[in-house]
Amino acid sequence: MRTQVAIIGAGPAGLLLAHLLHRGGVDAVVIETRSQEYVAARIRAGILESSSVDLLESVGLGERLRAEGHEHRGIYLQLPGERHHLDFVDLAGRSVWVYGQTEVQKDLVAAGTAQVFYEASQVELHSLQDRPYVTFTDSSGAAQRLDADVIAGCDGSFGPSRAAATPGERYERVYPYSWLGILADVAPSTDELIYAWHPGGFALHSMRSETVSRLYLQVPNGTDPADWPDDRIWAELATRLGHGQDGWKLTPGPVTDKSVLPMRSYVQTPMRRGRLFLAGDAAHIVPPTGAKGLNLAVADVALLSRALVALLIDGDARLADSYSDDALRRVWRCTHFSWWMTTMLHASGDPFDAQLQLSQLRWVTSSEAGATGLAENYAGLPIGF
Ligand code: RFL
Ligand code: PHB
Repeated sequence: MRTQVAIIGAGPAGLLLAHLLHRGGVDAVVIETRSQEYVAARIRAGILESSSVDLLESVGLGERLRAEGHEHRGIYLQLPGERHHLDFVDLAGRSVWVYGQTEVQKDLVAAGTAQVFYEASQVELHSLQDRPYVTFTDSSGAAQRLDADVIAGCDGSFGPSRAAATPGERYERVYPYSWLGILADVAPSTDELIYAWHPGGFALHSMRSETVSRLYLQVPNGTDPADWPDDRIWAELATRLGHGQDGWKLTPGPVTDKSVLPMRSYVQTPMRRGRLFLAGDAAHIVPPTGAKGLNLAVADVALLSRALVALLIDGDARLADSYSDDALRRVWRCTHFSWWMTTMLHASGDPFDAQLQLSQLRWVTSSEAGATGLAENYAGLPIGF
């Protein structure tokens, strides 16, 4: 088989890239190891920043998002005995949207613009400097070879593209804590997300819809979810999120999903090797405290699709040549913001750290300059930043 762009991975980065290339008149084929159902059901990100929403809308993917997503003006920051609202629209002129990654994925599949080989195995990348091709075994067991002008590595942190793109620099930070995340069939107890600092550890109240809540607790690395029966989780969430304060109540409900997520940051540079370009989690991971992972994947493929259309339709390599540097500017901004939110809100066990965190939180919640910095980063910078 032959195509212009061979895309490895049918997550949000891969499927959105295929959609954008299709609109630009470039052929693409996507190769994915998992089944379509598995990819669609993975529970992950929940927040879209305004530039991601604008981009999805501008390419015909905004209809259900606008109808079923929820626009939030800001977030709450919770400290023991205090809750502060940060209004991003007032502070930075931009809002965010609650719309699950599962829904973005469904919209991309429904658009039908990507030709995808699901349940592929033995996916290997070859000849990256010159005439690249991908070999794999398709779902029927047949060996396949896909020749392409360019390969886009959108296969997340465990796929083969990251390793194939080396040598380069790797930057990594492993945090000494994880998140225990639950999905619950209960109406959210809050209208906007609550990020809580607490001496016992961070907590986050997020949501997916009027009837589904998503909540997280900071837990030690290596935590076994089996040690956290539902009652224990709800009791700890109530303590950290401020149940009882000024009449606010956290309403528990049936837990439908429970998992532990390690917190780490990773950046690999450059995001290109020869004719292989990396996008999304294949090139970088951020801890979820800044809600940036999915938004970075969207921003990467917005840049990459423009670059590949210019390269493959107009024969102009300038954007392709600057892609890695252009994408990395935003990646490092979001990496810094995610690190900043993470280290400001998670208990490290060190009393000096705790005092610095409280001082920083007081500044962010009482100074317009401090609040604006958080708002501008959380609601997101323009794609071309
Ligand atoms: P994905 O979604 O991991 O997709 C990669 C795809 O590649 C496939 N693959 C392969 N395909 C072919 N051959 C191989 N050998 C392959 N190996 C793997 C995989 O099966 C998969 O389908 O990466 P992508 O597209 O770059 O998207 C990135 C986002 O998924 C990720 O950054 C976010 O989910 C991160 N994230 C959040 N981001 C936000 O912006 N806001 C949030 O609120 C947010 N919350 C989260 C998150 C991630 C979480 N987890 C579990 C990692 C909350 C959680 C809990
Ligand atoms: C989520 O809803 O899953 C979510 C929201 C905000 C974050 C992280 C995760 O910062």
